[in-house]
Amino acid sequence: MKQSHTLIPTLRETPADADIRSHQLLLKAGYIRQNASGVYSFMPLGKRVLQKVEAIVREEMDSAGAAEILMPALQQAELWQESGRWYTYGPELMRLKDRHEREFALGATHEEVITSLVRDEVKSYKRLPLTLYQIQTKFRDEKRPRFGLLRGREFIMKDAYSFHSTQESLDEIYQKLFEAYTNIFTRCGLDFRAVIADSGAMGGKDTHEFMVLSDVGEDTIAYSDTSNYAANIEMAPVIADYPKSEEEHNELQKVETRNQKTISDITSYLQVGADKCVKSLLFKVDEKYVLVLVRGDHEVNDIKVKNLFAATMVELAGLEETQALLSCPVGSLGPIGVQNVEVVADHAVKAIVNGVCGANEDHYHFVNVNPSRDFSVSQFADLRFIQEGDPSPDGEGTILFAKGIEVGHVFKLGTRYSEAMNASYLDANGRSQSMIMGCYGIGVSRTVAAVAEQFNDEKGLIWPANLAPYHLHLVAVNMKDENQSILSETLYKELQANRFEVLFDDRQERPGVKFADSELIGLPIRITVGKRSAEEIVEIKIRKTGETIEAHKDELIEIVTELLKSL
Ligand code: 9G3
Repeated sequence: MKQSHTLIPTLRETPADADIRSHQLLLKAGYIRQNASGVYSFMPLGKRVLQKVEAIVREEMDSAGAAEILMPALQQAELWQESGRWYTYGPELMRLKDRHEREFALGATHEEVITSLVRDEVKSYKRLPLTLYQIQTKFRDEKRPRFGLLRGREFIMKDAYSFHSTQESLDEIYQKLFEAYTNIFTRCGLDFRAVIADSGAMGGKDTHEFMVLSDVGEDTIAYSDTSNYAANIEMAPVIADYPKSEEEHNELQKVETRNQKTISDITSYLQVGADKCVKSLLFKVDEKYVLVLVRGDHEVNDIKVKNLFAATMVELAGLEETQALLSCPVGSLGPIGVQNVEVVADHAVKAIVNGVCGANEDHYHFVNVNPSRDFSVSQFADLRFIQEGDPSPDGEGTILFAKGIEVGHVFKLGTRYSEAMNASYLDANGRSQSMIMGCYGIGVSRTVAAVAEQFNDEKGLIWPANLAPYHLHLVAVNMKDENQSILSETLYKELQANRFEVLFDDRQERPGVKFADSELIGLPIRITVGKRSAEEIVEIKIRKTGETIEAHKDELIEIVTELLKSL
C-alpha cells in the first residue's frame, strides 16, 4: 500500500484527553479516531490489526470445532422479556423502537438470540453438542467509557455458545475452548493468565477470565508466588486460619470515643491494633438488611456476601437507612445488642480476643469484646477480600496481586437460558430435556488495545510481526532523487511479489517526518532507501531493538524473511 493512497493521520502532539499509553498511541499513530464517547472508527491501519486478531480467533475457534455464524445486533425485546433480562438490566442495555413502535435492544450479548435460534432448529440429542460463534459488534452504554478501545460503548466481540445434552459434554467443550483461548492469546504475544472468576451464584467453579497483566487493568488478580493458582480477587477464597490468643477475657466496657469514627481513629485513640477491631458494615441484600462483620484490617468482599445469600443485589446501606434501622451513625456500628438485622461475620472475627467494636451509640465503643461471649452471629463465613501475603487457596505459596485487563471470559451456563426460553431436545428415551449451555467471549477490539498497551516505547507502537498492519515499512528518503524512486518502486514490487505486506512511504515529506511516523506506526521492520541507493544498498532497521543492517537489494528478501521469524 502506498502512503500517498491511504489515510494514516499521525499527530505531532500526544492527545491530551487520552489517559493511557495504548489510547494515546492508537490515536497519535492514526489507527483509530473517536466519533463519540466510547465510540470509535478503525482507520486503515487499525482495521488491518483488527483483522489479524480476528483471523487468529477464527483459526482457533474453527479448529476447536465451532461453526461461525452472524447474528443481528437488533434484538426483539420479546426475547429479553422471555429470559427476564429486559427487566433486570438498566440503562447499560441500549433500547430503541422501530417505526411501528416495536421495542428492540441493541445487542450487548447474544444468549437470548442464540437460544431462540437453536431451540427452533435443534430437537434431538443426536444434534448435540453444537458450538456456534460470531464476531460482531456489541453495544453497552457504559457509565464511564474510558481508555479508548479498552472500555467502549460499541465494540467487537467474539462470542460463542455451546449446547449439550450432558454435563460431561459441556466440560469437554469448555476445556477445548479454554485451550483455544490459550492459543489465541499466546499467538497475540500477550502476557496473560487464566484466572478463576466469579460466576455469581454458581460460586466460580464454572467460569474463568483471561487477564492480560497490565498496570492499567481494571481488575485485580490474586496469584500464587509459587504455583499457577490465579483468581479474580472477587472470587479468591481465603483459607487463612486464625490462631486464638490465650489471653484472659477481660470484662466488657463501654468507653467514650468522642468524634472517633474510622478504624484508624479508633486504633490510635484506644491504642489497639486494627486486627483487634470488629468492623461492622450494614448491607442491603436484596430486600433485607445484613450486618457484616470483618476484622478491622480486612475488607468486606461484597461478591462473597452476594454468593452467601445467593442474592441478585447487594449494596452498602446508606447513612439514612443505617440511622433509621440501627439509630446510630455508621462510625459507631457494632454487633452487640443488635436485634432487627441478621449478623454474619468473617472467620477472622471469631479469633478476636478483648477486641473493640462500635456500641451502636454515637461517640461510644465497647472494649474487651469477646465474640462468643458478647454477641451472636447467624453464621461465620469467608466474607473478606483476600490480601497479599495470605496463603494461596491451593495451599501452595502466598498470594500476590497484579492488575489485569479482561480480554476473555468463559462460562458454564447450565440451563439458565434454556429453561427460561424452553430450549429443549428429546433425549434417547424420547423425554424432553433442557439443553445445557456454555458461553465464551473474547473482546477482539479490546485485545488490539491490550497488545498496543503491552508493546510500545517512547517513540510509538511496536507490533508483533503476526499482528502488524504490514510486515515492512519501505521508506524512500527523497522521492525526487531518481535513484531512490526507481529502487524503492522496484523493491515495492519485488517484496510484494514475495508475499510481504508492504507499506510504502512514497510521500513528499521531510525525512525527519517520515522516520518519526515510521517509529510511531510501529511496523516490525523498516527498509530505508536513501543515500546509498546508487549502489543499490538499503538500510534495514528492526523497530523492536533499533538495530540497523545495511544490505544489497539482492540479499534483502532472505534477510527480511529470517528477521520476521523472530519478531
Ligand atoms: C447486558 C448488558 C451488559 C452485559 C450483559 C448483558 C456482561 C451480560 C455478561 C456476558 C456473558 C457472556 C457471551 C459472551 C461471553 C460473556 N455485560 N454480560 O450478559 F444486557 Cl447491557 O456477556 N456473554
